[in-house]
Amino acid sequence: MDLNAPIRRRASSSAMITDDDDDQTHFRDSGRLIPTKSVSAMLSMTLTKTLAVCLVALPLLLAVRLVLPYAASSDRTVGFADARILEKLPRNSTAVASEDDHFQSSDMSYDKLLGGLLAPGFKEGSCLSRYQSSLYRKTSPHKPSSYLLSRLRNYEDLHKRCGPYTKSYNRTVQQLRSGDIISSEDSLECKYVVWISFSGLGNRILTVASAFLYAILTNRVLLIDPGKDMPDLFCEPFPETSWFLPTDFPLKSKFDLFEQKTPNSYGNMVKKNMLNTSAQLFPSYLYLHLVHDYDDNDKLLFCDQDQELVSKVPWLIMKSDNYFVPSLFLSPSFGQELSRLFPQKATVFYHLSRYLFHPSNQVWGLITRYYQTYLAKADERIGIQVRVFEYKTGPYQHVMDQILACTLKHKVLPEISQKEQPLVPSSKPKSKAVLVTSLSSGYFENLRNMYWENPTVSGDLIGVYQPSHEEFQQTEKRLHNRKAWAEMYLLSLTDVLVTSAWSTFGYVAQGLGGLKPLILLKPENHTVPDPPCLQVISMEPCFHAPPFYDCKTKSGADTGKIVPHVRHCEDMSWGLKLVDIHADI
Ligand SMILES: Nc1nc2c(ncn2[C@@H]2O[C@H](COP(=O)(O)OP(=O)(O)OP(=O)(O)O)[C@@H](O)[C@H]2O)c(=O)[nH]1
Ligand SMILES: *[C@@H]1O[C@H](CO)[C@@H](O)[C@H](O)[C@H]1NC(C)=O
Ligand SMILES: *[C@@H]1O[C@H](CO)[C@@H](O)[C@H](O)[C@H]1NC(C)=O
Ligand SMILES: *[C@@H]1O[C@H](CO)[C@@H](O)[C@H](O)[C@H]1NC(C)=O
Ligand SMILES: *[C@@H]1O[C@H](CO)[C@@H](O)[C@H](O)[C@H]1NC(C)=O
Repeated sequence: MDLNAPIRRRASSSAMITDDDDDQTHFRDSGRLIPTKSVSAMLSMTLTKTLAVCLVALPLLLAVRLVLPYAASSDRTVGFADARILEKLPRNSTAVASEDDHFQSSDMSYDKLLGGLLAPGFKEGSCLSRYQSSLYRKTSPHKPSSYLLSRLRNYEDLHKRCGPYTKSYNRTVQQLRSGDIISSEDSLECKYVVWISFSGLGNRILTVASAFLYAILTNRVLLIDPGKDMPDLFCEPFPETSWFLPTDFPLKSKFDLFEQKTPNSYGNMVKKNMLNTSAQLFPSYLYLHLVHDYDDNDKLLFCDQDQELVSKVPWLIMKSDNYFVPSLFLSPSFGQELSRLFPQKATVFYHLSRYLFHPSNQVWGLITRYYQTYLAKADERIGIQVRVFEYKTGPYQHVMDQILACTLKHKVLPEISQKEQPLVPSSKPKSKAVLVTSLSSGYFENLRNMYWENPTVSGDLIGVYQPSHEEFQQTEKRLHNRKAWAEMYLLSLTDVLVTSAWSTFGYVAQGLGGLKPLILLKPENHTVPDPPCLQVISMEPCFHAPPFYDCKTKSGADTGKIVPHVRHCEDMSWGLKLVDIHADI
């Protein structure tokens, strides 16, 4: 898109308009839908001004409109005061917050839009995505339970009380410094889960969500090791405090060394019988090794009786590359609480990810510029996430064949016509924007050429876009992970999603977007699997390395068969995922 053309400028920076045909809200380059007055007002503005007004005014307008759904907005100083997106918002959601809150400042909460999931009390400019994300998403069909909301508010209070450099934090750190062993008499107000930054970005997002849920269940405070780039990628999720572990935390230099054999790991302490409920002394910290190479002793952590043992330890230092939430649902003591928190079980990651992961302003810029430039105008957005677990990045012919076999079979993409003219001359062709993400550019180029060189049978116009092709994983590069995060997020904003088996990158996109993707099954032997893809039964991520152990009988068991809402995954037969038992099965 040529951003210098004035007409484009206006359009791309302007109207957020609701499609007449459906309930989704999105930006749309369609001058005819913008009221004339607004158009002329906007033409007189520079691009920057327009954008600035958008950013500042939209949340304001939105909130005003929510409070007074029937009152016409008389303030026309903000060019597009009539933006029709506002009228389609569910009026019901007004009930959530008191009116006064929302009239007073532009630093207002968007509680309503995420059903009260997000806490007020943030400076808007410090994290634009928190307040603007809802403008890019469809109205959520999944409401968080009021119990979840109250637990989140309690958690926020706890975090404020126990967060970095509070009196309680200082005291607990002091104790950690002063020795390895503490007495059960020492009562400490605050206990912690420390998350070690580890593995690819998709993995990290899944493990932070898992660690946070574990913290909520055990009344602990979650502190995030900033690693190389966590603060560069994410906003602070909790008001008036920080979730980042201070750099002077005593054990920080050991984080990289922690591994399966670390003496202070839970598994090793259990093996050596160094923990028991009758003991009067406890280690001041435990290392929880929940990485895919963990052993049977490490896995005991998911058992109720073992939870009792670790509950006394003030510092739990966790390293994981797994979405271990499904195993928490198998524990009787957590299970009950979890059912109250998530009556719809398959919405755990959906709600937690929307609560926790707000792209930083830099990443939000990558997301919104891309969305507005390439995706907003299309009638339909299709995401195709290609992750190939091979030694070389590719592209591979069998993967290309698989993508086409899947998308054509499920009518995600239209067939191409061998004739020059489309068979059915469509008076109003549908435009579809296909967002491809992959480390390689080969699949994207193929698709784009295919729909340029040939007409579609349906007459649909297919635009194919790929934001980046980084060729290989480059965790050291700042912009690399910013782009990875932006791409996961952009995928989550699509209407139809196709993802790759085994990829946490795809799980994040599906969970954040509330989408049940078609998942491209893992090819064996460089051949297209049959079927090439499956529609997943829930939007939850898959736990790739679950224990196969029944804590009750203390023997091996198929953990995918213990309760109906924890099942094996579509893309990994031994993995576990949450499903809604009433949902479309
Ligand atoms: N920008 C971009 N980066 C990608 C893409 N696919 C993979 N990557 C990079 O590779 C990393 C893959 O790690 P994860 O995000 O954990 O995803 P995963 O698919 O589960 O891969 P593994 O961790 O290797 O199992 C990402 O963090 C990115 O850095 C892509 O489509 N776009
Ligand atoms: C308001 O919510 C109720 C149920 O919660 C629903 O039946 C009704 O259609 C909603 N009204 C609007 C205008 O969305
Ligand atoms: C906690 O300790 C830090 C220094 O380590 C200090 O700056 C801070 O004031 C202390 N907090 C309180 C509440 O005393
Ligand atoms: C309890 O733990 C202590 C070490 O903390 C150990 O010496 C003792 O043998 C354990 N007792 C039992 C019954 O396992
Ligand atoms: C893989 O391909 C080889 C040769 O093409 C064949 O002999 C082998 O049986 C295949 N393996 C599987 C698991 O399909």
